[in-house]
Amino acid sequence: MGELKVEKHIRYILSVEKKKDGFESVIMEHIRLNGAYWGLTTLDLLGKLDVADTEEVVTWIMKCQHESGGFGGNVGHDPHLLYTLSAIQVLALFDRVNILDVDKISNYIASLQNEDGSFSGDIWGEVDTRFSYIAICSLALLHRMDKINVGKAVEYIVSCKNLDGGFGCTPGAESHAGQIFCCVAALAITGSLHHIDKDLLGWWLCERQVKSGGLNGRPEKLPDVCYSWWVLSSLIMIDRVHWIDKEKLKNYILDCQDKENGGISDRPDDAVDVFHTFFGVAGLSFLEYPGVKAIDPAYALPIDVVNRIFL
Ligand code: BD6
Ligand code: ZN
Repeated sequence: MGELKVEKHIRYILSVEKKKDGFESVIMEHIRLNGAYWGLTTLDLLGKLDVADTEEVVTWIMKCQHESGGFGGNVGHDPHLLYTLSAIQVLALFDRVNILDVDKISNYIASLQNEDGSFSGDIWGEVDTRFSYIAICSLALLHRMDKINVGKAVEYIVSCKNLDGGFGCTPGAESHAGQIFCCVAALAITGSLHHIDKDLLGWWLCERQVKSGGLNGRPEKLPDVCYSWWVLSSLIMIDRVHWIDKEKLKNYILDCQDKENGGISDRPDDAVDVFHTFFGVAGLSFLEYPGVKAIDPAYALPIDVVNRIFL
């Protein structure tokens, strides 16, 4: 496993940012704004955000904004909550949230809340607890929580809680670590964690650790580095992170690095990508790996960025 190859990962991220026609750039074309969030937040966690060209990134991000106020995954793409959060998060990294028309973007987000308190991802209406998290996280970062019915939003999220203590994408849907992160983080941001049975959910989450030390997303599934984020951030938010073996998880993440070319993959010897590089470094941040900045488990941003927004 060795140690974190910081310089290699920084060079890898910059190579993906620069290369427009590379395989990874092409398949991630439609979610490029998410890719910017994953790459730039990783650089900041490694203390190297300064290698990015702030003006170039900020100018490009604003080109992704639709007249509705929402952001698309790339310039000219239809707006969707998935990319609107990434835009706010990247602007927050650069302390440039002030260039946003906050009322316009928060009106767009609020327009997607449904009668039952749930949120649709865009005007086509798909409902998923991911979108509840994105709406609540975005509005909190913009200090505009008053634009939505928070009580109904919380009520809907609680209606998605299962008998195993976990959460799914809609009421009655199977518990999945990704959805659990969204619901726990949204409840944490709204000060509603009392709705969670921490021992029952903590048990479901710590059961995600397999013998290799890695974490999976559901029972019987293979471990995957990105669950180092979905599972670990949830355990931290409900104060049960001591229920997993941190040393074994750290070694699992370090084993998923491409030590030659940089980048982190979902499992050892798989192809690396910016998504897993981010969630691997963020996982190491939670494990207090030396030289990696602390990240906030609910806002998925470096703690110093969150403090600048809320303090
Ligand atoms: C998300 C997560 C948390 C909060 C809000 C969110 N909005 C969207 C997501 C999931 C999104 C993401 O993390 N955005 O920042 N995921 C993706 O963009 C990935 C991109 C991807 C595709 C293929 C391979 C690697 C990365 N995506 C579209 C996915 O479907 C990945 C695929 C995957 C990676 N490793 C195992 N599968 N799955 C994924 O993100 O699942 C996590 C998840 C699912 C549902 C709710 C929350 C989190
Ligand atoms: Zn993954």
